[in-house]
Amino acid sequence: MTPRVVHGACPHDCPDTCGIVTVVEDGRAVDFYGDPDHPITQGWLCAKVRPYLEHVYHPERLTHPLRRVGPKGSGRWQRTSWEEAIGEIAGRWQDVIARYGAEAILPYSYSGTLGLVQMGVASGRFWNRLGASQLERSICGAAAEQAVEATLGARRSPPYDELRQSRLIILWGHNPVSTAPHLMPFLRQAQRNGTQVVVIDPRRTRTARGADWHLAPIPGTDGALAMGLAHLIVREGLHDEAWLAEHTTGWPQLRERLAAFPPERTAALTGLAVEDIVALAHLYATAKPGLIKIADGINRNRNGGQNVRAVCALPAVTGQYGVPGGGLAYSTSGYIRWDSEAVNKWSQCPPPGRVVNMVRLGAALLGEVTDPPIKSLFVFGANPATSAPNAGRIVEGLRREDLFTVVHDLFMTDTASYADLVLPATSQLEQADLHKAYGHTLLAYNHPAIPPLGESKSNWEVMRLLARAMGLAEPWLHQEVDEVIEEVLAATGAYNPALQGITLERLKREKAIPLALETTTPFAGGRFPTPSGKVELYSEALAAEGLDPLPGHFDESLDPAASPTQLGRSGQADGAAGALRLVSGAAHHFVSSSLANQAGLLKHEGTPFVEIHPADAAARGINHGDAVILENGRGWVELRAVVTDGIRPGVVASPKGRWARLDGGRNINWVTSDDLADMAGQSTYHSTQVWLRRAE
Ligand SMILES: Nc1nc2c(c(=O)[nH]1)N[C@H]1C(S)=C(S)[C@@H](COP(=O)(O)OP(=O)(O)OC[C@H]3O[C@@H](n4cnc5c(=O)[nH]c(N)nc54)[C@H](O)[C@@H]3O)O[C@H]1N2
Ligand SMILES: Nc1nc2c(c(=O)[nH]1)N[C@H]1C(S)=C(S)[C@@H](COP(=O)(O)OP(=O)(O)OC[C@H]3O[C@@H](n4cnc5c(=O)[nH]c(N)nc54)[C@H](O)[C@@H]3O)O[C@H]1N2
Ligand code: SF4
Ligand SMILES: [Mo]
Repeated sequence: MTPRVVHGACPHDCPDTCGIVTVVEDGRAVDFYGDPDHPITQGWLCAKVRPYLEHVYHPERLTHPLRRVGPKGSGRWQRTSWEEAIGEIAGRWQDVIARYGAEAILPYSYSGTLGLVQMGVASGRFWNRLGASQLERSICGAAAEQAVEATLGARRSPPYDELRQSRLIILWGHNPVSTAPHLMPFLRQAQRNGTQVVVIDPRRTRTARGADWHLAPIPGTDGALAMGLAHLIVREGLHDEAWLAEHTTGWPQLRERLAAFPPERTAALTGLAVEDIVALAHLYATAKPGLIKIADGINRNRNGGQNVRAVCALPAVTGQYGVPGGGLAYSTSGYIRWDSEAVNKWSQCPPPGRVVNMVRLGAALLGEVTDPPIKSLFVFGANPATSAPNAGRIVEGLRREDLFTVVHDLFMTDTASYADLVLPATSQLEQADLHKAYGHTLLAYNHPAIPPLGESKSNWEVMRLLARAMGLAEPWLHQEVDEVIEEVLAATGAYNPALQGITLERLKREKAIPLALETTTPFAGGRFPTPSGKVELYSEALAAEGLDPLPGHFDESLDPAASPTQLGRSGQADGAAGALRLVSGAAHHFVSSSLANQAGLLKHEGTPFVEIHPADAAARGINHGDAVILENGRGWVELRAVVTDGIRPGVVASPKGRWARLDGGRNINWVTSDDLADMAGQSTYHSTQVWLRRAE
């Protein structure tokens, strides 16, 4: 048979949403590469997805449903059929609903795929119809999203190729070499043309190494830094008073708050040198247009929301919003938002169930959530035992004998290993979907390239089976994937002109199609979709929620649950050498925990490690390569010490994503904070405090 070429979209949680091409022969994918015609992908894929066929044809792919036979987590399984598995789930749920109500069922899904149908609709319709608990989806960027939307009205971001127009680009708590690789050619091109690139990150990341200037503040102090920069810009008269007067709310009040951030105090708060703060303020105020690019690393701390609000204020202070090459780049997610009614069918469902915050999964399973307690957990497209914070509590919760847990995944993940039933999921090459990106504005249809491996099924197929087994006959629970896409496109396009002329038929035929946007420059003409039409430095909406309506007040308390008096294993604090701040950002070769079971990628990542500054290592008698214990009141994890001046003193860094079950049963999330940030129930991974010592 002649090979068939099938086009699709990378499903992973990454702003690039690459165009992918699969070559299929006799029903088997034989080649896989980046679409050369895709304007962002330009024919190459990142290091993690290039070997995708090793993921798809991994010898450990789950190929049929499994039922637990031994105790929870014992790894003893028996093959079962889909019919029996679905029948058992429906039976258990009927029982749970009769005794506790449907809210005792918690669906937990997140970023295994970003597809409209396989994630968005599959996380909505069926569960809403059932009346199950709602999941507060706050693990990643919820505070930044709320902060940006409260300040600017929507998440908009210039296209990557507009970086050419910036004279200065500040990558603020963002590591695109690893997390948005297709931004990099555009950034390098801008640099070659003379654009200065500054990176603000406690860690000298791969991105920082290629920057013109790297500043390493104390984690979580970005808001103070932004206030300090604004203080200096105003003091030097380099702010744009006329723009502020015309286009913002609350400037007089914010200006008053700036008084509290003179350079000396800003330096003390951020751990940066006064000269550096002064130089950065001057650079930002004069090298125009200047673009501030943020992602989510900077919002995963106690002050995540207000820190982002303060950073968002800077382009207003210098009048840089609406200027090509200037302003703030966060995400393109706001250009279209899928019609919520079409996705979720709220109007045809019972009132939404009570909300459970995904960051608090362990606590929720262990009694924080009552009335009703969670009696059944259905996990798909997520791996909370690996990726959610305070993992020891999650595992303790998953071990509950009275909890009925089902996990639908491609692999026997850490989470799946504690399930009662495990269901095999299709990979992106085996399912259809529609993808919009958060780094650019192309929409792409993913054609299935090969038949499902073994008995694996897509998320949407499983939802349809569950709906049937639960006796739910509504046609919108049983549509084909294409019918769902057509309906959501039509509903969204009815009021959003960005979808003008974009049909399912075209998407299936033409590969990636750009949204029909009036202009590529966000907030051109100084128009903001906020209630006031201005940049809301003062936000009534936040005030109405009981939050501080202005940025500038930051909670300076440290991770309280990490108290050395409740240390996990050693039972004693490391007296002389005290607590260290932990940041645990993206690993270069995985996407969260996805792909982190592939031999080739694991080899590139090496032994699980923690980076520590030479001074902090010396104070603890730790040498490069030593096995070390990282611990706090939540738990401990053993890692290999990498002694490097690429991390600021007082901070340690260890990437996320390692599977506990491949590394002796624990990973970095056994110590991370499951406290909530100042906005949107946001996770606070980077507010974690740890103690470090050599392993005996
Ligand atoms: N290779 C790879 N790519 C990924 C992912 C992955 O796991 N691996 N994950 C995907 C996901 S889910 C997301 S949300 C995005 C995230 O994309 P990014 O936000 O770019 O990635 P992170 O590594 O989470 O955070 C970026 C940087 O923030 C720094 N940081 C932490 N705390 C602070 C702080 O308080 N202030 C400042 N200034 N910097 C801070 C970290 O050291 C880190 O280098 O990436 C996506 N892409
Ligand atoms: N320490 C620390 N931990 C973090 C972070 C951090 O900064 N520090 N960042 C957090 C962030 S930003 C995020 S977004 C979360 C991500 O956390 P999660 O959303 O839980 O993502 P993953 O851990 O990658 O797990 C995704 C799972 O979905 C499966 N999967 C993929 N495609 C499909 C599919 O089509 N169907 C089904 N059923 N399954 C599928 C994959 O095999 C994988 O097991 O992690 C968080 N974890
Ligand atoms: S993870 Fe990102 S860079 Fe890699 S292929 Fe997917 S979309 Fe492209
Ligand atoms: Mo994320």
